[in-house]
Amino acid sequence: MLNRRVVLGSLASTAALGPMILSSRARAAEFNIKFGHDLTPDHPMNVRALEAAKRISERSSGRVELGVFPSNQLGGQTDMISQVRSGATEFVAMSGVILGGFVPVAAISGVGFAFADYRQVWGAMDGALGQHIKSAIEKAGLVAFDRVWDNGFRQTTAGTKPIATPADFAGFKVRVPVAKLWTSLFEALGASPASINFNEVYGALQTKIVDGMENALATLFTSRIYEVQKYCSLTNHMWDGFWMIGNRTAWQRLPAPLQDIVRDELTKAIMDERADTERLNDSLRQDLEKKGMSFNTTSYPAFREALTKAGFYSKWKTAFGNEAWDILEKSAGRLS
Ligand code: X2X
Repeated sequence: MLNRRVVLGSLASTAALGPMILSSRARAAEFNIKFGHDLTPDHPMNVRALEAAKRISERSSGRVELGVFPSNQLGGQTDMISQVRSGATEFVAMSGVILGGFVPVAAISGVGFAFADYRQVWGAMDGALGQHIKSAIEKAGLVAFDRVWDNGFRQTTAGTKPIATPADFAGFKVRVPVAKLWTSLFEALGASPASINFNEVYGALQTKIVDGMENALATLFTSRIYEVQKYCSLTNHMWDGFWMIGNRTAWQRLPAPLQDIVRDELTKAIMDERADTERLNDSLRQDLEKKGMSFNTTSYPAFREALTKAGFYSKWKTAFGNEAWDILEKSAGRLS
């Protein structure tokens, strides 16, 4: 098991070499696959994807090259969804909640306070709920792998004051990703959410366009959000993960044995990344405190009660439908 120092140290060194190694091979490859995402080069998702790219090239004898493009190099989140739908990009990693703008039920995994721990998360996402969402993604004309990358349980950051109770959210200008469910969750808590693509978040916090944001600790750390935020309130208000989404035409161009190599190696990368990210999210509090952030815990029943009173769960049960909601509650317990 890698400890935090080893994980962060190895992540950074591997990430720096990725693009240089692949460019010469890409010219010789029969199949070039671009994979775009919005996390930084040293986030476990990027580092594990680069390792998979190397294994794919080796196992395919150079026939397939996976080019990994972190930090929104290919475009913002909403742009990348358009690119994978058009085929301009072959694969993207995308939060199911953001994907919900195109595949509505994909957002169900982001229902506030649904999952209490990773046992519930993976019981749902590697089980019936994940399969239900995957089939909806495929009905929408895209390819999705069975396993999703982990972003983690999301915490709330602020520049001016900590969030301790639901009342602290009153009027709080919080950045959320471009997704109806994210906006709905924070409106139900009394906040004033602003939908901003991730590549614009650091600047929005720095110029005080918004007071705060919310994300998993590994993302807060690798994206250096601690430089522009003072408080981190452990709200655990949502789990979030990234689907590995592919353009179907591009995928079908790959002969089946090469599809198997790409799917197997990226699935291994996803499982490795889950272990890295969980360990980082569990251990980064002390690193973020050393960077100057002040942490506080919160009482989740109060927030869940506030969402219930605001009608959040009944609204989204209607939106997602009874079938999907029942599948969610089988893993998460009764929500509404
Ligand atoms: O935009 C975010 O906050 C991020 C990077 O966590 C997602 O992709 C959902």
